[in-house]
Amino acid sequence: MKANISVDEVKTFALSLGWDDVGLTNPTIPEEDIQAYRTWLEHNHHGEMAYMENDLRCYPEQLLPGAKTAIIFITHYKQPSQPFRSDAGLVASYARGRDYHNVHHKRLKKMIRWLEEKSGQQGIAKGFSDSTPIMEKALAVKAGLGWFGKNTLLIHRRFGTFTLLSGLLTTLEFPTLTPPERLPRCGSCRRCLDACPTQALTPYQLNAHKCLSYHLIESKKEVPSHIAEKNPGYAFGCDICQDACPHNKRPPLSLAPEFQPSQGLGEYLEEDDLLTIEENPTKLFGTPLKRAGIKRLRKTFASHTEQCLMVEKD
Ligand code: B12
Ligand code: SF4
Ligand code: SF4
Repeated sequence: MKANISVDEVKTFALSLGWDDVGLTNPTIPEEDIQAYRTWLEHNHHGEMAYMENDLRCYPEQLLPGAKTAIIFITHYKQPSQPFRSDAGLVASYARGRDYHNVHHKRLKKMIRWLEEKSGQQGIAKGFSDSTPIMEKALAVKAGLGWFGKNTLLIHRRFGTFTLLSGLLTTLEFPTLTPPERLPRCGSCRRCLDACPTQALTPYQLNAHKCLSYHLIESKKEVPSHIAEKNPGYAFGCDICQDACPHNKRPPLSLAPEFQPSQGLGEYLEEDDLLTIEENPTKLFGTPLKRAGIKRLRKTFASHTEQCLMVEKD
């Protein structure tokens, strides 16, 4: 059904809800992204993320029958890059404040209610952020919000890679732009590849088995020693391939209250923080670190401080 709402109205309302940019596209995933995804799985680059083995990721139309448009939202969260410390573990910048999944779900609810009111129809949209099986970056590129970097992240012209994605599928039909070509745009730059301490990246592909972010956030197993010894000091997540990227130098820091360290567990995890969480595990609630849980955070911290002591002795 043709929407009786203009693209400009959608964009204005989205920005008023706190998103930083918006793009619209039809919800079909391009064939080259489907092929790249299947090859990635064939190479077993997804580690133990069994949830990644879901072909539905390639067919968003099946998540909402009759979906005509995908509206993709950008949230810019850039925080100051911080040094590693021997007495504390560094938290990746997206995880220092509130959990973005909750932030996005609240906004998506308001956006969907608004679309329903404006169109006079119910059940016309389904929101997603991260956990729904959809190839979000492929849709964002198609919606004109940026391009793929060799570190596999979406590079937004204005905000670089320190952005988070969310979106919705809707049966409403909007005029969409011709999707830009999915071209390699990093040229000869390879700063992210060279900066990655575990060589987890080959251009445009990430091997989760080697990635610190995977081991510290997603994997349920102990971090293998050959990876742990290359961790320069992260307690949760990893930003090294983003800090290295020239597209992240110019964008300003995000002022969004949700991503400020004061709103969550902050930039570093120290021994005192771990003791407080052990006494009161609800401290993790509403923050991204809940995904790791206190046992895993404690193990990562112990391995980091042990490594630093060994280096000091040498
Ligand atoms: C699984 C996953 C992970 C895994 C695997 C990452 C990966 N690259 O696949 C792990 C746990 C390692 C991870 C880590 C992180 N993640 Co993550 N993750 C996801 C998730 C759930 C799926 C990603 C996916 O589809 N992977 C499948 C593989 C096949 O896709 P891909 O690597 O993107 O490969 C594509 C391109 O490289 C391209 N391609 C392949 N070859 C070529 C060649 C050329 C020439 C070109 C141009 C393109 C191209 O095609 C592929 C398919 O589109 C998404 C959310 C979602 N639902 O989409 C978030 C998501 C990608 N993650 C996100 C974030 C923030 C992170 C971290 C920064 C967190 C942190 N600080 O630790 C790190 C960054 C690590 C990195 N360099 O990617 C954001 C990224 C936002 C952005 N600006 O891009 C997302 C979108 C979540 C969100 N909703 O905001 N993540
Ligand atoms: S998140 Fe860290 S470990 Fe993973 S690819 Fe980027 S730099 Fe390498
Ligand atoms: S560091 Fe260079 S190669 Fe890597 S994503 Fe940024 S521009 Fe591309």
